[in-house]
Amino acid sequence: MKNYFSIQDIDSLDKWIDEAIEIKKAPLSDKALGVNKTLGLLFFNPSLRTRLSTQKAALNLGMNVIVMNFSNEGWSLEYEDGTVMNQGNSEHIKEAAQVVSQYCDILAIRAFAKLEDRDEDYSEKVVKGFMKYATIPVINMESATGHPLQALADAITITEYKMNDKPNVVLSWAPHPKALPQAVANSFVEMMQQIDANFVITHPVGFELASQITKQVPIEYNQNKAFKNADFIYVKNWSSYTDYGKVSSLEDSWKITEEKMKVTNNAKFMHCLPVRRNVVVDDVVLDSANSIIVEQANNRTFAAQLVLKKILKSEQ
Ligand code: SN0
Repeated sequence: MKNYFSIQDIDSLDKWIDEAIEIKKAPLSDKALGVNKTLGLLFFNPSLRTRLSTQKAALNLGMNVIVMNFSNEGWSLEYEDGTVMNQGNSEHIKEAAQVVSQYCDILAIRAFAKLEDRDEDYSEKVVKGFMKYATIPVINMESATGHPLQALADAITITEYKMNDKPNVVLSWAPHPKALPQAVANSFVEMMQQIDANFVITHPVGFELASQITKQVPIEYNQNKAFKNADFIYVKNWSSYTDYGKVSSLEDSWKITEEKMKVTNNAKFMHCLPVRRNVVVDDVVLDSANSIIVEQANNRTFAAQLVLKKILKSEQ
């Protein structure tokens, strides 16, 4: 495997999940694999889990890690070909990607959707730009439209916690004061299409995700109905795809409450974090025994470690 851009880069999901669970049992068993190799992490946006779990994964593999916060410390990059660069942007991605490639063996990038221009976000100019001009493998640490490391950790988590072979899984939209990307939801939806589960998405009218991603996945506009008998409730806010970047302030009724969780089949509660307490979900749900958010975040390390291991092995 060269790049890990989306979950389409996973060749055999069942094997990957098994392998990640093996890594979790003995995270230091491949400590020699990455010795004298450098992972470069470029962040255009904030991070807690992604930064530390990816760094931890690299350390478990014996790699060195260098990190750069591009948003406030890097030159602002130009992405268009042939631009006369007499405006704000200082450096072209062509040079930036090639130069960084000389310092690292693997590059991982976070570049969120700007939520201003849908075509621009969905063209993935930042991460795809790096993939085009870098001469080393590139890993997506949340691009404009996807978060495949999160989705892999989610698949590992569901595998660990499921009580039957075909669990009922619900992706529920929830309210949020800010416009958030569709990336986490998109990758989760793509992942759930690869997993044996009864999967349904629930959100208010107008918050449909891109149909090229949701494909045949059923959408239930009645949240309470969707929650009935669910084994997993995966919660995420996203801003509108159709009315691109729009937020809804009128949907407090979509907040996840203890009452709503009662109609489920004693469902596990999942969220990628960070989560706005008592806006997205009530404290009592987040702090309940059914909430598996911390263990879900723990699996980010093993998802990242598996991806790094696959790339290191294929580069040998
Ligand atoms: C990001 C998102 O894509 O929704 C990252 C999730 C892993 N989340 C946020 O930006 C939340 C920011 C906030 O202020 O709550």
